[in-house]
Amino acid sequence: MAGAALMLAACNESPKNATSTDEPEAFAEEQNEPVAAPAKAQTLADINAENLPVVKPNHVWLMPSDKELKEWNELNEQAENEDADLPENVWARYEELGENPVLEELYSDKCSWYCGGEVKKVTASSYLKAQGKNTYKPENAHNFNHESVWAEGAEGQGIGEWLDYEFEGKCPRVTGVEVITGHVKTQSAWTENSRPKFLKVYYLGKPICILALEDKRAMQYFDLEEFGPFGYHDETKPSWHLRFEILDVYPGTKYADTVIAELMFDGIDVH
Ligand SMILES: [Ca+2]
Repeated sequence: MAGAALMLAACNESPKNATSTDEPEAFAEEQNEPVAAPAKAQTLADINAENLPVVKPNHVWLMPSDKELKEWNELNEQAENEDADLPENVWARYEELGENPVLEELYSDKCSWYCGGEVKKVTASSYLKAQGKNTYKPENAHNFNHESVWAEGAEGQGIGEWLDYEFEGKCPRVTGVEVITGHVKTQSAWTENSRPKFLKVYYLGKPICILALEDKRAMQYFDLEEFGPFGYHDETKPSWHLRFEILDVYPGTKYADTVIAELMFDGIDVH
């Protein structure tokens, strides 16, 4: 039954198949920066002097429970073993858990923007230094692995810190983003670390809009305007960038560090 993978493969060459090998074994319960005195609460007007459009999520899909995640991770590991000969009821349970939209988006081979789309490079204004095996590099926010995260490395909650995604000119256009904020691997890690509340989106260096994130351990989908040149497969088009700047956060109960587990893309031109 090893061939009965979780999802029917549609586009095998999807870059989504390239899952990270940089999986942390334990979470950064001992992260660096303890919470300081609460900062003065900011209103949206305070941080949106340019009067940019404020975009709310179109969909919010909650993460599975810690118990379900643990079970799914164990089954996923078994399923990835080519010699696995799992009983039918185990496969059925694996598929059932994988029907959670978050797991499906992250780990299935279903058709998506990534069948043709690709991020060339992810950079950040800062990131937290590694602690043991756990890294907090910007590429962790785009490795289709909810357990590895980007954490900003600036003082305080990282207001003004950013993640930047570079796309080649031949890349299909982007029309949406999927964001998982916080240390979602466990409920406690998620609560203890800060999560972005507002992210300012820049296209080619120009501010476009503000994403208003809900404070949920979830994947949030935002429908956006079209970004990128209309040049799918066109090698002559210049590369382009989308940047996401932290404007405000939901403070963690224990640590100031602000965390994004994944920020992925949706779009057009591909199929
Ligand atoms: Ca990740």
